[in-house]
Amino acid sequence: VGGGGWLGSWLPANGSLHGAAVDRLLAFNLNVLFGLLILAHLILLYAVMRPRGEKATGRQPLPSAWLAEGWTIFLSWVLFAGLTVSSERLWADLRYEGPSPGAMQVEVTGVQFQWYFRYPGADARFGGTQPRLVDAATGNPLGLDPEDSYSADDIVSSILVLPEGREVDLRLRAQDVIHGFFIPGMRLKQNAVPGLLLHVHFTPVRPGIYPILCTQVCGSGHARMQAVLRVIPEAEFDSWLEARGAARKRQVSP
Ligand SMILES: [Cu+2]
Repeated sequence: VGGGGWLGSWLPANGSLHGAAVDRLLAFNLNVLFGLLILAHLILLYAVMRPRGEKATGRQPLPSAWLAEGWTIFLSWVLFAGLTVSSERLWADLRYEGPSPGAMQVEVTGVQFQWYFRYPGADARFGGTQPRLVDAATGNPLGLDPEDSYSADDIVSSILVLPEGREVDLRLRAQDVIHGFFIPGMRLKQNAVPGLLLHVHFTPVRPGIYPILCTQVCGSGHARMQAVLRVIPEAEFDSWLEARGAARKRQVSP
């Protein structure tokens, strides 16, 4: 699944479909920059050690400023334009193009200092929420509206469980301040912003456990705002969802 070459052993193992392309781009960028660093130092060394002229006045005449600087500026412009275009294409696949119609919907909510994940349940539709109903102490951290029939089968979890090989469309929300949703192992990072509903989609392809972090300093508990993504085979996921759904039903109508 990796694609970073020498960089691969430095990064957390990649578990997503698009991740190999991200790693390749990252490694390519670093290779290019390392090459430029070496080149710049060679030029610097040459400038210091270049042969002096025989005349007593000293150095040989310098090449014109246009020759010395113009072509390097032009070449760097071509290089950085090329890097921008290739990374933009990768970015567009994840952000500008929508998910496939069969993508699974999961809502992610960032709250000081916790991530919540909501699955729409059997009706495949998220129920309404009300800010005034938000109350983590009574088991309703997202403020699910019991009046809304769509919310009756919604499942709220503090870990993100996803089936292997199926595209997921995440809907990111925040209740209080800006949080940064980051799954290093999925090469996925997106801010959750209060008042906005932001989509990002990806496909996990390797079963395993992946840490989820918050990358925006969101308050005193920021450092412990962590969660876990579990990627499991589809059949196992179906039974997990079913078990959570049954538990939810008991909770709604005892
Ligand atoms: Cu946070």
